[in-house]
Amino acid sequence: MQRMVSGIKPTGELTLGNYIGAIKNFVDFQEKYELFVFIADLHALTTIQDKSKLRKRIKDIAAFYIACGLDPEKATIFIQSEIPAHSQMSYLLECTSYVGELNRMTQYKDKSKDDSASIQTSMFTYPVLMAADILLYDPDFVPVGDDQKQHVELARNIAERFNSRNGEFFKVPEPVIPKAGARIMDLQNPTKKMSKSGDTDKGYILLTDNLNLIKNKIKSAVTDSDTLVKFDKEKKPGISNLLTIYSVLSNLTIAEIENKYTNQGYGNFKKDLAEIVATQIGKIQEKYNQIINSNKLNQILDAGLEKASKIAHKKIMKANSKLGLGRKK
Ligand code: AQP
Repeated sequence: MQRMVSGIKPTGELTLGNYIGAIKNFVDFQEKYELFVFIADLHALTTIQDKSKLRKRIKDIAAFYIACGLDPEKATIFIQSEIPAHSQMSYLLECTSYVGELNRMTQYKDKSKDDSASIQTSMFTYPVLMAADILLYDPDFVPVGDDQKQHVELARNIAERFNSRNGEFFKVPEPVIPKAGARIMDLQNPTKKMSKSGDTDKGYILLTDNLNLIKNKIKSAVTDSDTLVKFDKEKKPGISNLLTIYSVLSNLTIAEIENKYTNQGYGNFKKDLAEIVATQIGKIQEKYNQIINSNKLNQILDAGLEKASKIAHKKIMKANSKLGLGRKK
């Protein structure tokens, strides 16, 4: 069975973007692949975090993975920081990467353009940690939203460089970008990605939002001044974003939805979409409430830790030896 690895960082409550762009796909992938899914808590430290909120979010993401349909019998679910090999491998890969290539990472460029002096070093180096998260497990594929593709490219370059310097060692993985929903946009500013740390709370839908609030956020999403339900990313980014959400959650094609709302304006379309989103998130919230305080969640995370750490520990020990570290050949 081919292997896949991916994770989400606990920098905020999960959004509909995280669900559509990542978790929903993981649920499909667990049927076909040996899937490793982690909570990328080390990555949250690239910005300063409130410790008690961070700890709560780590468990929340684990509970949401399961509430959204990940089955611990099929997928290995674990917390990144509980496996020291991630940080250890990150250092070895820093010794295999160049400042020049990290400088080219667009997310770093975006986040550092205002004041790079006050940005933490980890904001610059985290793509290397991400390469470590991936390469430790020798996956065939890495499912990511389209904003993360550049980071998977970096992981591939680092793997190839390490292999050419030290002999074949890492599998060079392929990114997998979803065909639809790879970038769900902010509801108030549809040219910007929907992010958990976005600035207006009307712009994102959280998996923890109250269902009426979710409906209101959809109904007040920014659209354009004409009334045609038509996909046109350039000219009608707001309605196109809503069409994408509708399509992914209903399994109807964009064309089928456009036909359904011909000559109806935006009102009915938004009302129906609000119901679809609230109903699906409502079901997820019910399951989340059952699991979040149960002992089962800890058992799942312990089992995931045991399985993933065996693989990661073996790989880091071999990497040390390949590089001539320690005493063992
Ligand atoms: N809006 C989105 N549309 C589609 N996919 C998305 N992802 C995130 N937002 C969207 C995908 O979710 C996975 C986990 O992402 P992450 O939380 O680890 O990092 P991120 O992409 O930086 O997410 P955020 O919400 O934007 O976090 P902040 O605000 O803290 O920077 C990834 O596969 C991502 O593509």
